[in-house]
Amino acid sequence: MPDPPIDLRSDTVTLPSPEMRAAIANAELGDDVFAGDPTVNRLQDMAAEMLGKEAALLVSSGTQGNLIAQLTHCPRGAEVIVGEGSHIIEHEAGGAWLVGGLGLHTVPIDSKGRLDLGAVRRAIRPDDPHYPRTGLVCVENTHNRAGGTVQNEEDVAAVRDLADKHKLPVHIDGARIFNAAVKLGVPVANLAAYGDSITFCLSKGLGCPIGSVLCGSQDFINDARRYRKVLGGGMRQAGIIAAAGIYALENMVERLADDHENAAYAAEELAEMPGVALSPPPETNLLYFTVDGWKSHKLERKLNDAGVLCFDEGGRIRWVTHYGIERSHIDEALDRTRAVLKAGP
Ligand code: TLP
Repeated sequence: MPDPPIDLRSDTVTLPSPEMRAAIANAELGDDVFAGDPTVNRLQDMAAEMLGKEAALLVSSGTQGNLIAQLTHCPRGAEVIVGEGSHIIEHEAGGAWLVGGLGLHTVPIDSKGRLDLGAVRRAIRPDDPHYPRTGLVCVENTHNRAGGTVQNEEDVAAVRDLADKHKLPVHIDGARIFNAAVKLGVPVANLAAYGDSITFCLSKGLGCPIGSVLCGSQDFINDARRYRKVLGGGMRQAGIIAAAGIYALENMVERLADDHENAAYAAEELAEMPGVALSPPPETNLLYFTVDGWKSHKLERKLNDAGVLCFDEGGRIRWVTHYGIERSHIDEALDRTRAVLKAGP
């Protein structure tokens, strides 16, 4: 494999910058299980304010945040309405079923990852003892599998409206909500406003080594704290993690636009290569494509061998741009890709 490989597998592979490492090294610490870590408390206050919620909770991952949200919103045996292909159903190891005794009721999404509202309406169970209770509606923004697509305020407001009619809470899997906000040029709170709760990830484009934050009302977060403990997510001197998060919220949000530009540039160049179809053209930092005459798993292997690290995601190749990937890396990845495609399957 050519050295160094260009790692486009995910924005989760980002490494902390020297400044972020310094913030980690200098973090003031306490015991967060006793709510006594000043750095965690500061991160949580900051996140709650930015997202426009009363309170926030540092959790170990997006997966943990989404599961805690489902457990907190829903009684055991309830159903959670999620879009087909959502991260919650595809990539979270069935936690809702396994741990929560919850059912996941899928509804179709459109090309933007927006829930089909008619299908949501039909999925909401009548109040009848024959049926499970419907407990929650989940939105994913940006939507990973749909292509890092962005849902705007109107899109999310429409889900909120429908949920309100049925007195249902809405959870936003906002693992990459800052990408959506930067893309739309709106405060992140505008997008979070339509969820009762929202999870966002520190460990993706924001460049932190670990962590996500779950935000919601004070009562919700009080309950969520108990579920975090149940899941083994009560951490002690977690200010080590939170310090990176504070640094990221102060310094790493605006730069997400660079990742979007790099993805758009890569897409334009890829689209010039014979047989390449963008699937779809990228809106943020996730870029999916197929190539005529290639099986995606084979292309994944050849690209990896050529030093372009990426994944085959359900029949498409996914590239993710992120902190640490500059335009020159994209150019190199494109050159290596051209060579692979020229050599043929
Ligand atoms: N997504 C990862 C993989 O799990 C697929 C990635 O590389 O994209 N919600 C969304 C929309 C996500 O994309 C992810 C991570 C999560 C939640 C979970 O976050 P973590 O990995 O912190 O549990």
